[in-house]
Amino acid sequence: MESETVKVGSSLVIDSMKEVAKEALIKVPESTSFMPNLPIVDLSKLLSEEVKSPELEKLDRACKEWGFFQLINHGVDMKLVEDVKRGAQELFHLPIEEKKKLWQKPGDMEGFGQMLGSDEGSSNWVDLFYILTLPSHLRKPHLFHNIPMPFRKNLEDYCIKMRELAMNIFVLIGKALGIEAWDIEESIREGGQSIRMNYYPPCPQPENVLGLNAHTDGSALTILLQANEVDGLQIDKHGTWVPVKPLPNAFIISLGDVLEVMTNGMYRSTMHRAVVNSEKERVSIATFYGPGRSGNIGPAPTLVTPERPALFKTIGVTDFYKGYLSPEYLGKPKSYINDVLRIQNGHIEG
Ligand SMILES: O=C(O)CCC(=O)C(=O)O
Repeated sequence: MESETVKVGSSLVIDSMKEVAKEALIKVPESTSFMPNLPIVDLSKLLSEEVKSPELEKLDRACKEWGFFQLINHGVDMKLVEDVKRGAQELFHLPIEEKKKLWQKPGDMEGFGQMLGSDEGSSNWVDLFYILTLPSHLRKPHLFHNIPMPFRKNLEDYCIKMRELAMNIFVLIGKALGIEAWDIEESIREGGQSIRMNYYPPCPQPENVLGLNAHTDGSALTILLQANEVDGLQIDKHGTWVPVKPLPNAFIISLGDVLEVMTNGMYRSTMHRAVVNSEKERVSIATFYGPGRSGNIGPAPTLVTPERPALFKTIGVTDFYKGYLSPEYLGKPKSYINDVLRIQNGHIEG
Protein backbone atom coordinates (compact mmCIF):
# COMPACT_ATOMS: atom_id res chain seq x y z
CA MET A 1 0.00 0.00 0.00
CA GLU A 2 1.13 3.49 -0.49
CA SER A 3 1.11 4.63 3.09
CA GLU A 4 0.18 3.33 6.43
CA THR A 5 1.54 5.38 9.29
CA VAL A 6 4.82 6.71 7.97
CA LYS A 7 4.70 10.42 7.52
CA VAL A 8 7.23 11.87 5.20
CA GLY A 9 5.64 15.20 4.61
CA SER A 10 2.35 16.76 3.87
CA SER A 11 0.60 17.36 0.61
CA LEU A 12 1.87 20.42 -1.04
CA VAL A 13 -0.73 22.98 -1.87
CA ILE A 14 0.78 23.84 -5.18
CA ASP A 15 0.00 26.40 -7.76
CA SER A 16 -1.96 23.49 -9.00
CA MET A 17 -2.54 22.14 -12.47
CA LYS A 18 -0.48 24.85 -14.00
CA GLU A 19 2.18 23.35 -16.14
CA VAL A 20 2.73 20.91 -18.86
CA ALA A 21 3.74 17.62 -17.36
CA LYS A 22 7.26 17.59 -18.63
CA GLU A 23 7.98 13.95 -18.08
CA ALA A 24 5.58 12.92 -20.84
CA LEU A 25 8.49 11.80 -22.94
CA ILE A 26 6.97 8.53 -23.94
CA LYS A 27 5.22 8.72 -27.26
CA VAL A 28 1.44 8.92 -27.25
CA PRO A 29 0.12 7.04 -30.26
CA GLU A 30 -2.02 8.98 -32.71
CA SER A 31 -4.20 6.00 -33.39
CA THR A 32 -5.08 3.33 -30.88
CA SER A 33 -6.21 0.78 -33.47
CA PHE A 34 -2.93 -1.14 -33.35
CA MET A 35 -2.61 -0.99 -29.61
CA PRO A 36 -2.05 -4.25 -27.79
CA ASN A 37 -4.91 -5.08 -25.45
CA LEU A 38 -4.58 -5.42 -21.73
CA PRO A 39 -4.95 -9.15 -20.90
CA ILE A 40 -8.25 -10.30 -19.44
CA VAL A 41 -8.21 -12.87 -16.66
CA ASP A 42 -11.30 -14.74 -15.52
CA LEU A 43 -11.27 -15.30 -11.76
CA SER A 44 -14.13 -17.81 -11.76
CA LYS A 45 -12.16 -20.03 -14.16
CA LEU A 46 -9.02 -19.70 -12.06
CA LEU A 47 -10.83 -20.67 -8.89
CA SER A 48 -12.54 -23.66 -10.44
CA GLU A 49 -9.43 -25.21 -11.95
CA GLU A 50 -7.19 -27.29 -9.74
CA VAL A 51 -4.05 -27.79 -11.77
CA LYS A 52 -1.96 -25.57 -13.99
CA SER A 53 -4.55 -24.39 -16.44
CA PRO A 54 -4.72 -22.16 -19.52
CA GLU A 55 -6.22 -19.40 -17.36
CA LEU A 56 -3.36 -19.67 -14.87
CA GLU A 57 -0.91 -19.41 -17.73
CA LYS A 58 -2.73 -16.30 -18.87
CA LEU A 59 -2.36 -14.84 -15.40
CA ASP A 60 1.33 -15.73 -15.38
CA ARG A 61 1.89 -14.08 -18.78
CA ALA A 62 -0.08 -10.97 -17.79
CA CYS A 63 1.99 -10.59 -14.63
CA LYS A 64 5.26 -11.10 -16.52
CA GLU A 65 4.55 -9.06 -19.63
CA TRP A 66 2.25 -6.32 -18.37
CA GLY A 67 2.15 -6.17 -14.58
CA PHE A 68 -1.50 -5.38 -15.20
CA PHE A 69 -4.67 -7.22 -16.20
CA GLN A 70 -8.42 -6.82 -16.27
CA LEU A 71 -10.16 -9.18 -13.89
CA ILE A 72 -13.61 -10.41 -14.85
CA ASN A 73 -16.07 -12.71 -13.08
CA HIS A 74 -14.52 -11.66 -9.79
CA GLY A 75 -17.60 -12.46 -7.73
CA VAL A 76 -17.91 -9.07 -6.03
CA ASP A 77 -21.53 -7.95 -5.81
CA MET A 78 -22.03 -5.41 -8.57
CA LYS A 79 -24.67 -3.51 -6.60
CA LEU A 80 -22.04 -2.84 -3.95
CA VAL A 81 -19.54 -1.81 -6.64
CA GLU A 82 -22.08 0.57 -8.20
CA ASP A 83 -22.92 2.05 -4.78
CA VAL A 84 -19.24 2.66 -4.10
CA LYS A 85 -18.73 4.26 -7.51
CA ARG A 86 -21.64 6.60 -6.90
CA GLY A 87 -20.51 7.35 -3.35
CA ALA A 88 -17.01 8.28 -4.54
CA GLN A 89 -18.40 10.64 -7.16
CA GLU A 90 -20.71 12.27 -4.64
CA LEU A 91 -17.87 12.63 -2.14
CA PHE A 92 -16.05 15.04 -4.42
CA HIS A 93 -19.23 17.09 -4.84
CA LEU A 94 -19.88 17.54 -1.13
CA PRO A 95 -20.34 21.14 0.01
CA ILE A 96 -17.02 22.66 0.95
CA GLU A 97 -18.00 22.83 4.64
CA GLU A 98 -18.52 19.06 4.67
CA LYS A 99 -15.31 18.49 2.77
CA LYS A 100 -13.36 20.50 5.32
CA LYS A 101 -14.18 17.89 7.96
CA LEU A 102 -12.29 15.42 5.79
CA TRP A 103 -9.40 17.65 4.79
CA GLN A 104 -5.77 16.58 5.14
CA LYS A 105 -4.08 17.75 8.31
CA PRO A 106 -0.56 19.22 8.10
CA GLY A 107 1.99 16.44 7.82
CA ASP A 108 -0.61 13.84 6.96
CA MET A 109 -1.45 12.20 3.65
CA GLU A 110 -4.95 11.09 4.57
CA GLY A 111 -8.08 13.00 3.70
CA PHE A 112 -8.96 15.35 0.86
CA GLY A 113 -6.02 17.02 -0.77
CA GLN A 114 -3.55 16.88 -3.56
CA MET A 115 -0.93 14.45 -4.61
CA LEU A 116 2.28 14.46 -2.65
CA GLY A 117 5.25 15.18 -4.80
CA SER A 118 3.44 17.75 -6.90
CA ASP A 119 6.04 20.29 -7.63
CA GLU A 120 7.63 22.21 -10.44
CA GLY A 121 7.34 20.21 -13.61
CA SER A 122 5.22 17.40 -12.28
CA SER A 123 1.80 18.80 -11.54
CA ASN A 124 -1.14 16.44 -11.27
CA TRP A 125 -4.56 17.55 -12.48
CA VAL A 126 -6.32 15.71 -9.70
CA ASP A 127 -7.95 16.08 -6.32
CA LEU A 128 -7.79 13.04 -4.16
CA PHE A 129 -9.20 11.50 -1.05
CA TYR A 130 -6.78 9.06 0.52
CA ILE A 131 -7.63 6.93 3.54
CA LEU A 132 -6.18 4.02 5.43
CA THR A 133 -8.96 1.45 5.65
CA LEU A 134 -7.63 -1.82 7.12
CA PRO A 135 -6.76 -2.94 9.70
CA SER A 136 -9.59 -0.87 11.15
CA HIS A 137 -7.75 0.04 14.37
CA LEU A 138 -5.36 2.15 12.28
CA ARG A 139 -8.17 4.30 10.86
CA LYS A 140 -8.23 7.96 11.74
CA PRO A 141 -11.50 8.47 13.63
CA HIS A 142 -11.95 12.01 12.31
CA LEU A 143 -11.86 10.71 8.74
CA PHE A 144 -13.67 7.42 8.39
CA HIS A 145 -16.50 8.39 10.74
CA ASN A 146 -17.09 11.65 8.91
CA ILE A 147 -17.68 9.99 5.57
CA PRO A 148 -21.39 10.48 4.94
CA MET A 149 -23.78 7.55 5.11
CA PRO A 150 -24.63 5.41 3.25
CA PHE A 151 -21.24 5.68 1.52
CA ARG A 152 -19.39 4.92 4.77
CA LYS A 153 -21.25 1.64 5.19
CA ASN A 154 -20.77 0.72 1.53
CA LEU A 155 -17.08 1.55 1.75
CA GLU A 156 -16.80 -0.63 4.84
CA ASP A 157 -18.32 -3.58 2.95
CA TYR A 158 -16.19 -2.81 -0.11
CA CYS A 159 -12.98 -2.89 1.99
CA ILE A 160 -13.80 -6.39 3.19
CA LYS A 161 -14.65 -7.61 -0.31
CA MET A 162 -11.47 -6.09 -1.73
CA ARG A 163 -9.42 -7.84 0.94
CA GLU A 164 -10.97 -11.20 0.07
CA LEU A 165 -10.34 -10.53 -3.60
CA ALA A 166 -6.73 -9.49 -3.02
CA MET A 167 -6.06 -12.60 -0.95
CA ASN A 168 -7.49 -14.78 -3.70
CA ILE A 169 -5.26 -13.06 -6.23
CA PHE A 170 -2.16 -13.49 -4.05
CA VAL A 171 -2.85 -17.21 -3.68
CA LEU A 172 -3.30 -17.54 -7.44
CA ILE A 173 -0.14 -15.58 -8.11
CA GLY A 174 1.73 -18.02 -5.87
CA LYS A 175 0.18 -20.86 -7.85
CA ALA A 176 1.13 -19.23 -11.16
CA LEU A 177 4.69 -18.88 -9.92
CA GLY A 178 4.63 -22.55 -9.00
CA ILE A 179 5.53 -22.01 -5.36
CA GLU A 180 3.77 -23.67 -2.50
CA ALA A 181 4.93 -21.66 0.49
CA TRP A 182 4.13 -18.14 -0.53
CA ASP A 183 5.49 -15.76 2.11
CA ILE A 184 3.79 -12.71 0.72
CA GLU A 185 0.28 -13.94 1.34
CA GLU A 186 0.88 -14.07 5.07
CA SER A 187 2.75 -10.79 5.28
CA ILE A 188 -0.03 -9.05 3.35
CA ARG A 189 -2.72 -10.69 5.47
CA GLU A 190 -1.05 -8.99 8.43
CA GLY A 191 -0.54 -5.85 6.38
CA GLY A 192 -2.75 -3.03 5.37
CA GLN A 193 -5.20 -1.68 2.89
CA SER A 194 -5.63 1.92 1.85
CA ILE A 195 -7.90 3.53 -0.69
CA ARG A 196 -7.31 6.53 -2.90
CA MET A 197 -10.20 8.10 -4.75
CA ASN A 198 -9.03 10.26 -7.62
CA TYR A 199 -11.13 13.08 -9.03
CA TYR A 200 -9.88 14.52 -12.32
CA PRO A 201 -11.74 17.70 -13.23
CA PRO A 202 -12.26 18.48 -16.92
CA CYS A 203 -9.30 20.34 -18.28
CA PRO A 204 -9.56 22.85 -21.14
CA GLN A 205 -6.12 21.82 -22.40
CA PRO A 206 -5.85 18.12 -21.57
CA GLU A 207 -2.78 17.71 -23.78
CA ASN A 208 -0.87 20.03 -21.47
CA VAL A 209 -1.33 18.24 -18.18
CA LEU A 210 -1.58 14.78 -16.69
CA GLY A 211 -4.18 13.68 -14.17
CA LEU A 212 -1.56 11.56 -12.47
CA ASN A 213 2.08 11.54 -13.49
CA ALA A 214 3.65 8.31 -14.60
CA HIS A 215 4.37 6.19 -11.56
CA THR A 216 4.57 2.64 -10.30
CA ASP A 217 2.52 1.66 -7.28
CA GLY A 218 4.31 1.22 -3.97
CA SER A 219 1.82 -1.48 -3.03
CA ALA A 220 2.08 -5.21 -3.51
CA LEU A 221 -1.20 -5.18 -5.41
CA THR A 222 -3.65 -2.48 -6.46
CA ILE A 223 -7.28 -3.05 -7.40
CA LEU A 224 -8.40 -0.21 -9.63
CA LEU A 225 -11.98 0.70 -10.35
CA GLN A 226 -13.03 3.35 -12.80
CA ALA A 227 -16.01 5.04 -11.17
CA ASN A 228 -17.63 6.70 -14.17
CA GLU A 229 -17.68 6.20 -17.93
CA VAL A 230 -14.68 8.39 -18.68
CA ASP A 231 -11.45 6.54 -19.52
CA GLY A 232 -7.99 7.86 -18.74
CA LEU A 233 -5.67 5.14 -17.49
CA GLN A 234 -2.63 4.47 -19.67
CA ILE A 235 0.02 1.80 -19.23
CA ASP A 236 3.59 1.98 -20.45
CA LYS A 237 4.20 -0.96 -22.78
CA HIS A 238 7.74 -0.88 -24.14
CA GLY A 239 7.72 2.90 -24.46
CA THR A 240 4.18 3.34 -25.76
CA TRP A 241 1.33 4.56 -23.60
CA VAL A 242 -1.45 2.02 -24.04
CA PRO A 243 -4.90 3.40 -23.14
CA VAL A 244 -7.09 1.12 -21.08
CA LYS A 245 -10.78 0.67 -21.76
CA PRO A 246 -12.15 -1.01 -18.65
CA LEU A 247 -14.63 -3.77 -19.42
CA PRO A 248 -18.01 -3.39 -17.77
CA ASN A 249 -17.90 -4.98 -14.32
CA ALA A 250 -14.16 -5.59 -14.42
CA PHE A 251 -11.45 -4.53 -12.00
CA ILE A 252 -8.05 -3.47 -13.27
CA ILE A 253 -5.33 -5.21 -11.29
CA SER A 254 -1.92 -3.61 -11.03
CA LEU A 255 1.12 -5.33 -9.53
CA GLY A 256 3.11 -2.98 -7.34
CA ASP A 257 6.79 -2.54 -6.52
CA VAL A 258 6.55 -4.75 -3.43
CA LEU A 259 5.40 -7.67 -5.55
CA GLU A 260 8.14 -7.13 -8.12
CA VAL A 261 10.73 -7.30 -5.34
CA MET A 262 9.11 -10.27 -3.60
CA THR A 263 8.82 -12.25 -6.82
CA ASN A 264 12.51 -11.52 -7.42
CA GLY A 265 11.63 -9.69 -10.61
CA MET A 266 9.62 -12.59 -12.07
CA TYR A 267 6.58 -10.33 -12.13
CA ARG A 268 6.71 -6.65 -12.87
CA SER A 269 5.42 -3.40 -11.55
CA THR A 270 4.65 -1.15 -14.51
CA MET A 271 4.60 2.60 -15.01
CA HIS A 272 1.13 3.97 -15.58
CA ARG A 273 -0.49 7.36 -15.61
CA ALA A 274 -3.88 9.01 -15.92
CA VAL A 275 -4.81 11.51 -18.62
CA VAL A 276 -7.68 13.97 -18.38
CA ASN A 277 -10.66 14.86 -20.50
CA SER A 278 -11.47 18.29 -21.90
CA GLU A 279 -15.17 18.14 -21.08
CA LYS A 280 -15.87 15.47 -18.55
CA GLU A 281 -14.71 14.80 -15.05
CA ARG A 282 -13.27 11.40 -14.26
CA VAL A 283 -13.28 9.47 -10.99
CA SER A 284 -11.29 6.36 -10.13
CA ILE A 285 -10.81 4.34 -6.96
CA ALA A 286 -7.53 2.57 -6.20
CA THR A 287 -7.37 0.02 -3.37
CA PHE A 288 -3.79 -0.65 -2.32
CA TYR A 289 -2.42 -3.69 -0.47
CA GLY A 290 0.92 -3.71 1.26
CA PRO A 291 2.80 -5.61 3.94
CA GLY A 292 2.74 -4.80 7.66
CA ARG A 293 5.24 -2.26 8.95
CA SER A 294 7.23 -4.61 11.12
CA GLY A 295 8.60 -6.90 8.44
CA ASN A 296 11.04 -6.79 5.56
CA ILE A 297 10.60 -6.60 1.82
CA GLY A 298 12.92 -8.76 -0.23
CA PRO A 299 12.87 -11.58 -2.76
CA ALA A 300 10.94 -14.61 -1.48
CA PRO A 301 13.58 -17.25 -0.54
CA THR A 302 11.86 -19.84 -2.72
CA LEU A 303 12.42 -17.61 -5.75
CA VAL A 304 16.13 -17.14 -5.17
CA THR A 305 18.23 -19.90 -6.71
CA PRO A 306 21.80 -20.24 -7.97
CA GLU A 307 20.40 -19.75 -11.49
CA ARG A 308 18.36 -16.78 -10.40
CA PRO A 309 20.20 -14.95 -7.63
CA ALA A 310 18.50 -12.18 -5.68
CA LEU A 311 17.83 -9.23 -7.96
CA PHE A 312 16.86 -6.89 -5.13
CA LYS A 313 18.20 -6.07 -1.70
CA THR A 314 16.05 -6.84 1.32
CA ILE A 315 14.90 -3.78 3.23
CA GLY A 316 12.65 -3.01 6.22
CA VAL A 317 9.10 -2.10 5.23
CA THR A 318 9.30 1.26 6.99
CA ASP A 319 12.51 2.17 5.17
CA PHE A 320 10.99 1.04 1.89
CA TYR A 321 8.03 3.40 2.28
CA LYS A 322 10.29 6.24 3.44
CA GLY A 323 12.17 5.89 0.17
CA TYR A 324 9.14 5.32 -2.05
CA LEU A 325 7.30 8.28 -0.52
CA SER A 326 10.29 10.62 -0.57
CA PRO A 327 9.98 13.75 -2.72
CA GLU A 328 12.52 12.30 -5.15
CA TYR A 329 10.26 9.38 -6.04
CA LEU A 330 6.65 9.95 -5.06
CA GLY A 331 4.52 10.90 -8.03
CA LYS A 332 7.59 10.90 -10.28
CA PRO A 333 8.28 8.75 -13.31
CA LYS A 334 11.18 7.12 -11.45
CA SER A 335 11.43 3.71 -9.92
CA TYR A 336 12.65 3.54 -6.33
CA ILE A 337 13.16 -0.23 -6.53
CA ASN A 338 15.25 0.02 -9.68
CA ASP A 339 17.34 2.92 -8.46
CA VAL A 340 17.88 1.85 -4.86
CA LEU A 341 17.04 -1.81 -4.35
CA ARG A 342 18.12 -3.46 -7.57
CA ILE A 343 21.38 -5.37 -7.30
CA GLN A 344 23.29 -3.94 -10.18
CA ASN A 345 25.36 -6.96 -11.14
CA GLY A 346 22.43 -9.40 -11.24
CA HIS A 347 22.67 -11.34 -14.46
CA ILE A 348 19.03 -12.18 -14.97
CA GLU A 349 17.36 -11.28 -18.21
CA GLY A 350 13.65 -10.60 -18.41
O1 LIG B 1 -7.13 6.96 -12.36
C1 LIG B 1 -6.61 5.92 -12.74
O2 LIG B 1 -7.15 5.14 -13.53
C2 LIG B 1 -5.22 5.56 -12.21
C3 LIG B 1 -5.09 5.76 -10.74
C4 LIG B 1 -3.74 5.42 -10.22
O3 LIG B 1 -2.84 5.06 -10.94
C5 LIG B 1 -3.48 5.53 -8.78
O4 LIG B 1 -4.37 5.94 -8.02
O5 LIG B 1 -2.32 5.22 -8.38
